Amino acid sequence: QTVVRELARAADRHGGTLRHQPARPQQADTGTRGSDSDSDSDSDSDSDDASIRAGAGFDLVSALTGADDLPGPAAMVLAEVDRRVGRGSLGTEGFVLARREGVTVLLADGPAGLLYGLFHLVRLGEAAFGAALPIDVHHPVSARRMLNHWDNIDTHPVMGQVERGYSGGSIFWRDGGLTGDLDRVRAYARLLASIGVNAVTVNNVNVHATEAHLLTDRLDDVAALAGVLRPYHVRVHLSVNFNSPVALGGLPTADPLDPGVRTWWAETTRRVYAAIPDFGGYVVKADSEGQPGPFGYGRTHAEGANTLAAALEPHGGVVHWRAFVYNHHQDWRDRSTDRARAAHDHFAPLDGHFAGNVVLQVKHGPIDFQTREPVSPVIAAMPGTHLAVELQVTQEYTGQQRHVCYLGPMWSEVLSFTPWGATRPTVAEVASGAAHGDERAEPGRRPSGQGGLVAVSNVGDDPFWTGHPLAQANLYAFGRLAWNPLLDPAALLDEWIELTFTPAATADPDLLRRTVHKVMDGSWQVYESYTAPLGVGFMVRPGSHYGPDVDGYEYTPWGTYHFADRDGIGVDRTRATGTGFTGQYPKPWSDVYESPASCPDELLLFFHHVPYTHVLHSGKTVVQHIYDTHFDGADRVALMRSSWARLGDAGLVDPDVDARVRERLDEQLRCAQEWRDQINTYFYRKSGIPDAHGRRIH
Ligand code: GCW
Repeated sequence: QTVVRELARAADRHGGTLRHQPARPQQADTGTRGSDSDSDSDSDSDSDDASIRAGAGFDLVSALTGADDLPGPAAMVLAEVDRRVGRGSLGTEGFVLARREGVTVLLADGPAGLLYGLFHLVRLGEAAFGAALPIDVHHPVSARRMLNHWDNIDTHPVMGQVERGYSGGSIFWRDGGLTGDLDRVRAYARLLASIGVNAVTVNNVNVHATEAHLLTDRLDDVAALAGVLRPYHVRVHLSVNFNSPVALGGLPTADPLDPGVRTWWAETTRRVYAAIPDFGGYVVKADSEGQPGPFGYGRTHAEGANTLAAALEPHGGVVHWRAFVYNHHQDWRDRSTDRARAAHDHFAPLDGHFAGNVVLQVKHGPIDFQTREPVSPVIAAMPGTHLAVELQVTQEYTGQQRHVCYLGPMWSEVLSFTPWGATRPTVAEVASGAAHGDERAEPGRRPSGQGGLVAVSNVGDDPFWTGHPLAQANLYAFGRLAWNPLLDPAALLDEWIELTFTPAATADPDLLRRTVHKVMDGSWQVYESYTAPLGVGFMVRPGSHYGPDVDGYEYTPWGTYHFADRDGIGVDRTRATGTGFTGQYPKPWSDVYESPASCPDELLLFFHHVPYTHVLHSGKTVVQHIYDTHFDGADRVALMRSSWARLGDAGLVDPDVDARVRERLDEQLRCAQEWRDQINTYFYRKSGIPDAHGRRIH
């Protein structure tokens, strides 16, 4: 019903009418004028038939493929779909869109398909109602496209309410309980559906005492959220604490092999499904940064994950088990421990030991969502395990939604990386299951793998949703890439600009489009250029992770070091003389990364310790590269700022959006200059090598 109402609205916006044909016709003729069903007083309990006006002509037909009595153009399209892909092959979420004889036809096997078709229609805009459109079959490449909210119910004294959140408080939780603003949650669900996201966790992976209770005595709150998300085909998942049997169940142990513990998980999970029949499953951060886990009981992560998986299995649920496991009490003097190695060391030996409904959730890089990292070697090491790749939409290490940093290009690079060197499979194909013999998942084919893409959400209760209005583009790009990783991030930005700013309705559409592109297109590289150089990572202020502090993490237990001295910088991760991390990659990458001669410039300091005078493939020395990129990066931010100001001055964007973006660009420029000066000064003082161009270094 929700979808039909939305479709009617879409038709109405184009001055058209909708005819909707459900699987089993509820009444003979279902032509409807969109506006008739547009009223907010429509409740889900209202029959849509009540608002359907018989007899009208129609411009849009939406129908389930099981419907009888389809009008002519829809029947033609269906016949062609049957011929091409076969009846029933659109699956739960696929859809077909075409325009024939002046009628736009949207067909799906089920309501979720219609929902996604609707939003595709919205993206097409006028084009959906213009010239004939060929039959276009759409499927998501991965079955699960999930956002993890690092939201707490309580407000944490240091982290705030949303851990690494830069958009205000949680949209789910307020004042120690469920939010009173479920309309906002409903709007969020619609937003998620519009980008193809179909799963969310509603609490932080660091599960604190209050939030642990969501699994048991605060389950009603989760059920309430699930009720709001459900009409938009978004399933709720929960982050759970591995020690729940002790903390919530009063058992003496949480040992995953203990029969009492297994029964506790089974019983608890049964109650979850009694309250939320379409519950998605659990997300677990175990033995990581202080969270409890199977190591505490002498068990492996496979044993831990499989116990939770067994509890979920009868109900069709899944466990997303995070591979982000490392020693955060490292002695910085100990050069043999390498945090980059940790996930592979822990998990690769367990390949083949995880249950079928366990999904190992792997951060895309081996360290921690830095601006530039190689792809995690775990992704190539687990052919017998379902994998999901985790991205960070929230900009913890990429400017915290105060800096413009469009991450679509970074993710696209990760997803199209080929871990075995040949042209295929790609990281995206590993994540969708296609690489390892799950039914082939690619655009236009129905996915069957368990894995997929997961990202840490950047949404909060901020009026612009994401703090920085331009950070919405990251959320948009994540959803669209999770649906189809082959989409071009520049084209996604086009889509987002059209949908967000409706340039055609302004006095100067071209200036609007051009400027937003100018500000956002290369913003990831700009951010990279004024922060930590050549893949070395961190150099952020400890704790907040915002702004520069070159040695902030250098002598800490966190395992994130750059090893700069008077002669050189970088981490030796080679097999020959370093930590051996390069050996975790299959060929050709194990060799490409091993030698500074073949290692890509942008990752040089991730893999090698080199002198400041080392000459890059670009022809520059490392230290001159550092100076040049840092001067250039700050200058480019100044240009981004003045470009945007011209747009704002021309009155082409909403004044509130304009004001917020300007305020953020002011801060970005201040901060970029701070980065430039601290980094350049630091390396000048360490190396004693002056800038070849004699620019000002403090
Ligand atoms: O990047 C780090 C963050 C932590 C986060 C952790 C994780 C939720 O600094 O705040 O904890 O990653 O991914 O678990």
